[in-house]
Amino acid sequence: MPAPFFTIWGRLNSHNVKKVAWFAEELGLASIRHDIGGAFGYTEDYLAKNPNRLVPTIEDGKVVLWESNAILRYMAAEYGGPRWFPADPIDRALADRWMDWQFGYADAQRTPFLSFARTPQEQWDEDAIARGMAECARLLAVLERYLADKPWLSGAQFGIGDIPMGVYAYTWFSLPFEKPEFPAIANWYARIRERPGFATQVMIPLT
Ligand SMILES: N[C@@H](CCC(=O)N[C@@H](CS)C(=O)NCC(=O)O)C(=O)O
Repeated sequence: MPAPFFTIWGRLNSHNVKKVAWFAEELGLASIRHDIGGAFGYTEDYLAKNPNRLVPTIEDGKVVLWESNAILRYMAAEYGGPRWFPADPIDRALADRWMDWQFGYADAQRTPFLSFARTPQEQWDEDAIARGMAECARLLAVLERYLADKPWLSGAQFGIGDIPMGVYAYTWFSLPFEKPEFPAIANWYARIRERPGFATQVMIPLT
């Protein structure tokens, strides 16, 4: 096995780190990941690479890069070839759109997630959790309509457009709060769960 050359910085209980770690597995990329951020804290050396005080960051020979979705696009372009980085700008844009859409979804899911995963239950704000879950459901209804007659968010086959929301879907389905059923999303998510690397890099306990 070749020596790992692709370095991922970031704790694996971060949604944005999970995206990158999962995609490295999809690509069969030899990589190494270092825990940093959250409970692990930061080092001056890391902050020189990423002054945002956020994870993930990757280092790949000549490049140091942050912003998880930009990292996914870099990995697809550099290592994936046309299978993962379609030549047609329209094909790419249709998948890109769901990657950017995910950031709005993440805002909606933040309070339910942080309450369940990072806050003692006696401190939960039940109204704020319910509002967050309702906003998630409103957004997921858009995804549900799309997936009703499309197999993947990336087009005819699984691609990087599916990765950001795949990570957030794991959290949505893991949250123990009341939620509506979304059959098309559940069907897509069942296929996501079979993807290489999803079990090891994404499906880790939320708490
Ligand atoms: N837009 C950035 C957001 C990065 C971000 O917010 N990361 C969170 C974890 S998901 C973080 O670093 N939180 C602070 C910490 O872990 O110390 C990206 O997609 O990479």
